[in-house]
Amino acid sequence: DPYANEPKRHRSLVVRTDKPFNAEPPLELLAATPLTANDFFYIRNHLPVPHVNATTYKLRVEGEGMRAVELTLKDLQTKFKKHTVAATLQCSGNRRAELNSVKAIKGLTWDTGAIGTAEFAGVRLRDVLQYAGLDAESDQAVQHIQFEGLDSDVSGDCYGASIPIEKAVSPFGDVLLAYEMNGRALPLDHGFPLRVVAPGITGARSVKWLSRIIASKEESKSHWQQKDYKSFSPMVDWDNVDWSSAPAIQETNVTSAIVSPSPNDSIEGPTDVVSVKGWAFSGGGQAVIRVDVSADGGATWTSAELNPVSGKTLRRAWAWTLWEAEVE
Ligand code: MTE
Ligand code: MO
Repeated sequence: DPYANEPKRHRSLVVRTDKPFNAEPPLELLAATPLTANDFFYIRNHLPVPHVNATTYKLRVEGEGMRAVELTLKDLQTKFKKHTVAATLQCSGNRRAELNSVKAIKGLTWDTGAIGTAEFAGVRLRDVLQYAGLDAESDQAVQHIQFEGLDSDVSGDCYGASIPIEKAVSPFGDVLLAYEMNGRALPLDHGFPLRVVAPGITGARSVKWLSRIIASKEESKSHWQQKDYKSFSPMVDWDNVDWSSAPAIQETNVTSAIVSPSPNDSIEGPTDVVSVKGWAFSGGGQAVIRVDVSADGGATWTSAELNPVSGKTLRRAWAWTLWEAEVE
């Protein structure tokens, strides 16, 4: 059983599949605090969790016009400046349960919890690429930065993904190779010892258990870059899809969900006012500037009080905004 060696997980997680392990926090814990505790952070694994020895671990960096370099975890922690970014990761399949209630679709039936926010710390991807000799400005050959994980299937194919060069090398892109999550070493399920954190981009590109970085003319050839995580017209289904006709999802759209009250809760109280809470998030670093709530089908609206975890920044808002509204 390739899944015989899986890590221990918190028992209040709501498990969607066991092998591979996929789970989300219960609604009452989601967005209860601005940063999601590591134990309650959703887990989205496509393959068995690899167990990596941090002392022998090496990251390989190579590609067009670069020298191939190998870096140990210690190299990364001592030779490069440490950066911290509070970032929200969200799976493209988040809230599929709600989509399913409109039309049956394939994929894990996530509720609202395949999203979480943590303070990730590590080195900047752009610093490591520069160290390996990438000159993105003069060398236009490189269009994508590919990532490979140490997790692989029975045929030996590993998890992989890529992001566009613009995001990877921008001094404002804040893409990290993270070795810490909320002040602790990355948990096994979240990519120990090193993962990509590409903020503002769909979770699938933030490759865990990172083994290799490849600067390339092309996108990752991985199944998850080419034949999954793309968006099509409602007339397209799994039998007639032409995968090559759509680009891979990168930045995600704006969305917001209510976490309290839960669906079908009945509320009793001395007044007719209910406190409604939720999260709102946009990809691309775009700040959420307003959340409006209606309890009467859109006749009247209450603007929620916002708690933007990224602060007042408008273009590098990598973390969700929690909100609360008193609604009649
Ligand atoms: N990286 C590897 N190596 N293997 C994976 O299965 N899943 C991806 C991404 N990185 C995955 C991966 C997907 S689809 C998502 S949504 C995020 O990791 C989930 O990160 P998390 O489990 O830390 O929440
Ligand atoms: Mo995902």
